Amino acid sequence: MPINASPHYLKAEAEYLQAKTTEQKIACLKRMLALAPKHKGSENLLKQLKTRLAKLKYAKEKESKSKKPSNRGIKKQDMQAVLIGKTNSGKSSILKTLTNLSPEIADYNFTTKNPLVGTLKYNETNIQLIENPAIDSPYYDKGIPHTADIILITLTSLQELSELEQELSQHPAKKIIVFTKSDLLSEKLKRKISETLKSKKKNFVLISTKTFEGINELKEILFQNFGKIRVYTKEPGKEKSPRPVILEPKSTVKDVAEKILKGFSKNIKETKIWGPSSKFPGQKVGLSHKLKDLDIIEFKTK
Ligand SMILES: Nc1nc2c(ncn2[C@@H]2O[C@H](COP(=O)(O)OP(=O)(O)OP(=O)(O)O)[C@@H](O)[C@H]2O)c(=O)[nH]1
Ligand SMILES: [Mg+2]
Repeated sequence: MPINASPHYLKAEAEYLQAKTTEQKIACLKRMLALAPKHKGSENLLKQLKTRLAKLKYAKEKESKSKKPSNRGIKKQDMQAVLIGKTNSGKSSILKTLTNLSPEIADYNFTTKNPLVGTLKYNETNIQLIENPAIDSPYYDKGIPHTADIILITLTSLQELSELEQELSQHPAKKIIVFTKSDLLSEKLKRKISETLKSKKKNFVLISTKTFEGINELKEILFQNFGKIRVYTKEPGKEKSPRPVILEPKSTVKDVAEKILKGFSKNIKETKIWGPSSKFPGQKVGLSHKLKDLDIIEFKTK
C-alpha cells in the first residue's frame, strides 16, 4: 500500500480486485496508474502496475486470437467437403481452382486464417467446399470436420499421412487423400506414391493446380464419394428443373416431395416417373417408390 494514496486511487484498486474480465482489469489498472502518487517512494509501485498492465494487455491479445471463428456460421449444404492439411500444402490453390473463390495464396506459412467456404459446380449440382486453416496452426477450426461429409486430406509427402490420419480418426467423414503439387514430382516418384497408396487401399488422387493434372479426377472422385442421387422434378407439360434435388440413395417419391416443401407430399394426387427407376417412360408410381440417380419425377397436386 503506497503512502499518501488518494481515496480515488484506493477506490480504483478495490475495483481492480473485484474486476472479472481482463478488459475490466486493464481499465482499472489504467486508472490506478493515473491516480497513484508520483514521487520517489512510489516508483516501485508504478513499476509494478506497469508490468501488470503489460501482462494483461498481452493476455487480452491472446484471448482475442483464441476466439477462433467456429463453423456455427457455415450453413451446411447437401454435399460438404473440407480441405484439411498442413500449412502450404496447397489448400487455397485447390479452392481457387475448383470454386468461385479467389483466396489469398502465398508461399509463407498460415496464409489462411479463417475458414473459407466456396461452391464447386459439378454435374449440375453444388458442392460446398471449405478450406479449414492449417491443421498445424492456431487458426484451425476443430468444429468443421464434424459436419463435413468428406475430408480432403492435402499433403505433399507420404510422411505426413499417418499423423494427419490419426488426428482425423475421430471423424466419421469419408477421407480422400489429395497429394498436391504433382508438377514438382518425377514420373517415377508419382508412380511410387500411387503404388504405395493403392497398396494401402486408400482413396486418393495426385493433383497439380499449376498443370491441372488430376483436377477433373478430383472432382469426379469427390462427387462419387458423396454417394448421393440426383432427381429432377418437372411440372406437367414443362421441361425438367435445371438443378436436381440431392438425396440419399434409395430415397422415395415422398422424400423428394418433403424436401421440396415440408408437408407437400400430402397434396400429391399423382406421380409419374422417367429414367432409371421407371419400368417405362411416364410410369405412374406411389409415394413409397424408390428413386435412382438421374430420375425425373412429375407431381400432379390435388
Ligand atoms: N508447384 C506447385 N506449387 C503449388 C501448387 N499448389 C500450391 N502451390 C504453391 O504452394 C504455396 C502454398 O499454397 P496455398 O494454396 O496458399 O497453400 P495453403 O495450404 O492454403 O497454405 P496456408 O493457407 O498458408 O496454410 C503457394 O506458393 C502456391 O503457389 C501446385 O500444384 N504446384
Ligand atoms: Mg490457405
